[in-house]
Amino acid sequence: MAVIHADPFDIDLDPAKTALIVIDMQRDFIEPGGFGESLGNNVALLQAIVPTVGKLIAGFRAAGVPVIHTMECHKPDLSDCPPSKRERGSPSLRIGDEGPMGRLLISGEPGTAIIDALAPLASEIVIEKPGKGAFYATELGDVLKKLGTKQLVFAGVTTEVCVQTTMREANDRGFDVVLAVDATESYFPEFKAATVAMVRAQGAIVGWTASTDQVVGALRG
Ligand code: TIU
Repeated sequence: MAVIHADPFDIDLDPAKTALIVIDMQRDFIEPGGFGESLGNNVALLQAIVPTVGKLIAGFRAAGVPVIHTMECHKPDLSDCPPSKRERGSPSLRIGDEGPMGRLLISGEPGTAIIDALAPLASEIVIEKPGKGAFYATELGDVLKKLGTKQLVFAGVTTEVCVQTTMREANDRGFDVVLAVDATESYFPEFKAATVAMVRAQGAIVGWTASTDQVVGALRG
């Protein structure tokens, strides 16, 4: 067992039953010209966590614990994109529109890819998801069942949107969930702070929070 000195209390992680889920570290959210910026956000905030996410991934790879990556994206014909998602608000570009990095949030487009610095290994699982939560309309549940996974560590973007939604989905499905606080980010620092606080409130009502060093250190033993 690997003991993480987490908040609100320690958690025993069984590396044989654990996986890292890296949520949506895609060019579309992190680089200028993508979906995130089209919504009016400052993407520089998200770029700052890239080295820390890299350190977390490296720690899992070194420990031989699975790393699973997710990508928020849709089919080219948009058949898996609800009109309510595409048509909401008044972004500068909508999902499926042609931007400087190709069509926004469309599977296979350059801007939809995971950033080069955090590129998945050929052996790692990549889940394409049409929603905020990575369990909705994907194979993630089956993948984790096959791996025998019971405990999940989370990193990625954005904290209060796709990361928190997936953590809540996982918690309801019986997983222990741990958020690596310095390996996640929001376009809104106050939303990140609120998410971190609400996840671990009420005796870990959703899950635990810990630093990347605490998680990697625990895996190293
Ligand atoms: N807009 C925003 O904060 N997030 C998303 O749209 N998707 C993810 O969080 N991945």
